[in-house]
Amino acid sequence: AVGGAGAPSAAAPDHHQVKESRMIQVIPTPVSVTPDRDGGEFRLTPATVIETDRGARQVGEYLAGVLRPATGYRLPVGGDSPRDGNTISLKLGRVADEIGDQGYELRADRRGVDLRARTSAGLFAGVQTLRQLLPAEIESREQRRGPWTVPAGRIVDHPRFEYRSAMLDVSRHFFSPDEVKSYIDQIALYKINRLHLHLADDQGWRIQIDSWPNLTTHGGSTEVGGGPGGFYTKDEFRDLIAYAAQRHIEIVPEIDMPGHTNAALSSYAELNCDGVAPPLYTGIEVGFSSLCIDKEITYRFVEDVLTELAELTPGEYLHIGGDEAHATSDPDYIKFFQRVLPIAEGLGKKVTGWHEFLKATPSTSALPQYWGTTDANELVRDAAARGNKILLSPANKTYLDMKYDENTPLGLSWAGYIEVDEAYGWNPGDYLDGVPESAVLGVEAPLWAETLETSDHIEFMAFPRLPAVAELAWSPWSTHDWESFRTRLAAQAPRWEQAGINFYRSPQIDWP
Ligand code: TNX
Repeated sequence: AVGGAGAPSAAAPDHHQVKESRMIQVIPTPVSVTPDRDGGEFRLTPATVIETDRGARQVGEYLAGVLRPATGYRLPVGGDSPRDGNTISLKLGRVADEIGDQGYELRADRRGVDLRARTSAGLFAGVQTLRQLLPAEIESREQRRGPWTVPAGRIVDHPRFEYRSAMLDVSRHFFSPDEVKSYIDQIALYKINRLHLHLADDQGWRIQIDSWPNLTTHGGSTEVGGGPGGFYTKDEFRDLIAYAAQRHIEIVPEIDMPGHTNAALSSYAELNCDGVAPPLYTGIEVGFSSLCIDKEITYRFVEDVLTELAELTPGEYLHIGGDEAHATSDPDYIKFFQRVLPIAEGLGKKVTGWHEFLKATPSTSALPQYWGTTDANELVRDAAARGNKILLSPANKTYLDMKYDENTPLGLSWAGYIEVDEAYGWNPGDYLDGVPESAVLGVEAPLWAETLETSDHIEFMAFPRLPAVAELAWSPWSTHDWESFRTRLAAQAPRWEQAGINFYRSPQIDWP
């Protein structure tokens, strides 16, 4: 087996090697890739069938949905495989132990493609790989000519970290359900399995809460720059959760507190210590708002909100914010979270929060999210020593809202400029002092939206850095190789073009 990170052969690119190279261009790079030495390929035709067993049916339908627009083929999904092959087979069952719950094994030969995994999440990951084994035109939403070939060979693959996340800030600027769905489709391509939604901040409250209706009618009515804002009704949010779940992505909803709460404070005067509601806020300063720590109503508010949010959320986690509470004293901050943490845990969810919430010493089941810019943090080191798992999103590496360089028209730069090599060039398993790989649950790439208003903006900041962070989260460190990555990244560009995904043409990459 050649390591997935191997660069394409330097020898003359005969037909055979061109096919081979597609197999070693996958992002995130698989654990092991073995192109078939005898060459050969599978060719998708109008007669190809997607064969699934019962538990694989939904992934089969998803795959058919991905392949139908560009091929124009019928691609029936079901149980009966034609005897003459020409089948993409998705099967749940026994696989090698190392493949685990999220991995898969893929074999392709002249007769078809055979994808196996222990779970549908593993099959889904394998389907994302299969997409990249097909020509870039497969990503087109309009019919293309083909030929639709998959190089013959074998891939065995499984993730380095189980929690691979992207965050979207829908508070600073509101993004419609369709815009969020479009980002979900894009992150799914790179085997991201969590979407953290930052649902409330100073500038806007974006999720319907029946017991506190002004949160959305008033608190959701604007955004940075004074635009109309918006919010998700509970039905819209359930639909988003279901859409994400079909793509094996779990939504992690965040309500930020006790800071970043101006939208709530503006919606309910009684939440303010002085009983006076501040005006809505449309600027981009941080750290000026706080819930009133000594008022009982604060905790009724938090409990109501988290209860409704937990009812809405089938996923494992609730995110309770906790960052940049500059308007809350340390003792107040601790007092606040010592009351809020049991409320959140009492709802049957695991609690995640920005790493400052470690000041209140949450239980070891809590998941602190590190967002600092240094490679040492005492709170996080001590939590890891106590047994907490850590989610890593160092701002100077993974913040997709940071500018690429001084000329980037969008984004901020407080954590520095982040070019592609910077986003790719760190090891999550050996990054934070006192946080060994075994203490790392995963990696997240947050996208704050002070400067972002459209899907085009989201894509410009996320591509190509999101695939870089996704590879750090999925691929074994032994495959880490900048030269290989930049070659493979270049090969993604035609796919993004076919799919209509905007991206930043980093000068570090030799784009085709
Ligand atoms: C810091 S990082 C924030 C956000 C801002 C972001 C902008 C963190 C936990 N809080 O409130 O949107 O910087 O980059």
